[in-house]
Amino acid sequence: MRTNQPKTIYLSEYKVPAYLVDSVDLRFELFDDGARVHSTLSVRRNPESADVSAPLTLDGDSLKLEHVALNGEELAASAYEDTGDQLVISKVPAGFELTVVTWIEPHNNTRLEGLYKSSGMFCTQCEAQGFRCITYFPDRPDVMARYRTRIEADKSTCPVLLSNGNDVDRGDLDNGRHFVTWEDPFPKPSYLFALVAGDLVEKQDTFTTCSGRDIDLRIYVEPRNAAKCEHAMDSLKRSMRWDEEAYGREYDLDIFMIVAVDDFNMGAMENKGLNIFNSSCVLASQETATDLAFQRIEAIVAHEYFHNWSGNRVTCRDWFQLSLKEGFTVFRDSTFSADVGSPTVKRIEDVTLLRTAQFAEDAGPMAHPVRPASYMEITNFYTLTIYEKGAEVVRMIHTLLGPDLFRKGSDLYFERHDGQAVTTDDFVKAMEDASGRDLTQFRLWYEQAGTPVLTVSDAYDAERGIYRLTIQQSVPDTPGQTDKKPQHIPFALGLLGADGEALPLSLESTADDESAPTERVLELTEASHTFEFHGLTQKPVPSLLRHFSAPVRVVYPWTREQLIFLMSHDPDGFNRWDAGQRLAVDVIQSLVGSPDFEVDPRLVDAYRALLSDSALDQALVAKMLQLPSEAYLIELSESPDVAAIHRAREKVLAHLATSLRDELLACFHRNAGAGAYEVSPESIARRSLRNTALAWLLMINDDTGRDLAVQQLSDADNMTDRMGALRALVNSDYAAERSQALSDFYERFQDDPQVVEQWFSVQSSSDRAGQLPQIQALLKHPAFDWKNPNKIRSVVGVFAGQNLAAFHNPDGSGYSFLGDQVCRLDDSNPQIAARLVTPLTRWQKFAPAYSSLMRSALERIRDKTGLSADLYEVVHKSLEV
Ligand code: 0A1
Ligand code: ZN
Repeated sequence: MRTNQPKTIYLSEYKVPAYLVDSVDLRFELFDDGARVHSTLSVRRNPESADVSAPLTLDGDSLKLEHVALNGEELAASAYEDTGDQLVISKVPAGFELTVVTWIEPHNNTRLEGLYKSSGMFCTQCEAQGFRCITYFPDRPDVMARYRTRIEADKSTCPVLLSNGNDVDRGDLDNGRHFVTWEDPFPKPSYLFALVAGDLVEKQDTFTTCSGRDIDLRIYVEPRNAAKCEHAMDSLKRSMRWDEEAYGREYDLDIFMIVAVDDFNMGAMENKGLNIFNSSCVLASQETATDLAFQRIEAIVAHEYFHNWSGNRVTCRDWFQLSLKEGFTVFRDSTFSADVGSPTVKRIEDVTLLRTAQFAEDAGPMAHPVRPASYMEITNFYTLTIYEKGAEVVRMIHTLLGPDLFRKGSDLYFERHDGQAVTTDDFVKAMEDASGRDLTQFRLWYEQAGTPVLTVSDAYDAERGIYRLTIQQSVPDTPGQTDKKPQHIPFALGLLGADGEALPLSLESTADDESAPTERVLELTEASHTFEFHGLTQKPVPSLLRHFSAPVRVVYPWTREQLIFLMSHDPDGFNRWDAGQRLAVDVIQSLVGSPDFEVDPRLVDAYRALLSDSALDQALVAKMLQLPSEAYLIELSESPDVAAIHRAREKVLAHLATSLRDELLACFHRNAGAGAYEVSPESIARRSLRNTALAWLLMINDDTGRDLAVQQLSDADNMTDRMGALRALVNSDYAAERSQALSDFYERFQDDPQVVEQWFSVQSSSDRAGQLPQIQALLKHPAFDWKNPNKIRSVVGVFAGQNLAAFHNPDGSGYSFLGDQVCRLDDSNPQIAARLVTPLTRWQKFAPAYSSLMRSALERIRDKTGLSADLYEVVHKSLEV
């Protein structure tokens, strides 16, 4: 058991740094058995620090210190203290040059923080605190310096040597070695430092900025991936143009590089001028990547690129401000994706993630505000709350201010804070100053954790023609936070008449009712509000929280008739989809644990209408046909019995499929590929509809679906259709076809790691192919690799996060399995271990038979010897509640 508890860091204890670093001169000598890092810092006392006699304190982690010199003079061992995680020099002048030489071992670095090796290449990951694994440094984002980096390595194994900024010098050295020197003119925090050295090929392109500058664009990949960069490059150019047009942001350096690496803890990293990507987030071809992967790549390329302004030029003062860059950048990338694709579909996807996973986080033991007040291990705070809820908070500012004032606010923010490390409050202040709006109460969105609940009731006064809507809000208690204040919530709504017409929303009886808008954004600021809509000759059907205008739960007693009505009449596509989801949830929930089984025929009719109406937006139809996921049904349930939810959902699916067989067949054939493959919203929708129809057809126990799937597997010219057929077969009861399809698929794609990851996932997520013994067999498969986070996620993560019936096996075997894997991983990669444990942390939510077993699995992890700080924080906080 870990005896020493990791330290808690508090926002309230923030102090400006006692010393600033103006410039950093780095020399890396890279060898097979390690790397020597020579670092020379130009340091001066911070005039803003009150602590004039503070020692110089530099962070370090897993470093071997070889040499320290101050102004060129080697320091005696007695002049400094090396505490293991800090180098403390007690007497330093007001300004000086410090040289530190460290020895590190990238080839033994399994944590993938700092400098490490992935498939033979050297690469770095410095956010949040990885730079301290390279050299001693004040490793905090408010210390911004100019970097000059010289990399020396063997020329044959590392022909390509990259770092941030511009390449200013290069040459040959003795013994077959060479060097390249990079200089980054923009001061940056250490977390944005990057280095890559390896045998890579370069894909080159050019982008001409709005002011006419030519930017050299390069994507570096291993030679076998050379043909898979085009989509990322196109996405990059689209992102660069979009940021100029939507935000007036022009790229600043002369070169922008992306490197793909196979072993990476997260999706990608926005290092200045040298983004490093998880291979799965950059490489794509028609044959190997699904539509979902293409869209994900475009969004992540955009996200990292947009960070150049929202994150790099203006960065975070401290890690409590993480959402300053992440929430804003997710908002930017999701607006970009909406603009280049289908806005309604993008909104549906974002809200699905938010409601399924972020709401669950907000209701769990790790719930924290968008701007947390404390943490133990910062990497545990790269969460859905910081990213997705943070983006929703920025979106609400956009809604409240409107697009023009929001743009004025972002211009002011970038102008005012360029080159600075700032806070979320500075962001809000810029929005206030540019718009003249008071966002004082709005700031509670940053401070209060938990998902607000809006309880809506209504009444119609026929005599006076008034419709009254009362909205009460409450914010639930979360760990360490109770008695919360009402928040400032933009609530978009419309009212529909009996024929589906949009009714004017007249809030005053004197107004000209006919000219009133048909959609309004109400601003909720109190615990309860009543709004009166005048001039209504009939009781309307309310369309509430249009576009999901705030990240809240809405409770309203919809009838099934109202939901069916909204599904076909709401002018807001998002709310049409939402009505369909609510209807399906209601039908499934009513069947959970029920002995008799009768699916409301109105649900079948509603889906029949969707399947048959080709005049509808097919991208929206494709989304509306997806039943709410098990994870979402569990999230909505008070004390979920997972097996019962799984059974009810499966039964509804099978009933729908059987009742709609003819329509599904017609939909399948109508949406056959037409012409050459393209990744446009229309063709994505077509493939999605076709593959949903196929999956449903396989639920019927005749062999039509099976034959179509087998045929599609052999005919497919793209991974979306191939994977659609494979998934449908894997999730069917056709055991022989399932194993044949899986082995053929592996045979064909075994040399492509990204496809093998998909092959693992399709099995791990399936209750047919991914029961525990099968998962254990996958861990022994030759393609599985405990050092590769993607493989771990695609087997262990997908099993625990998506194969819910198998993971929540009532015998507790899924839980102990996860506990074992988490403990095993904690020794090699604690960041991944702490993420992987998430499903167990929700133990309190489940029905007692599940929760006690989940809790015991957590307790066993808690008792592991040598628990990392990462895992300590998550496990202890989960057990404390
Ligand atoms: N800033 C990156 C995500 C990222 C965060 C932490 C990492 O290592 C601990 C790596 C990447 C982004 O938002 O894309
Ligand atoms: Zn980011």
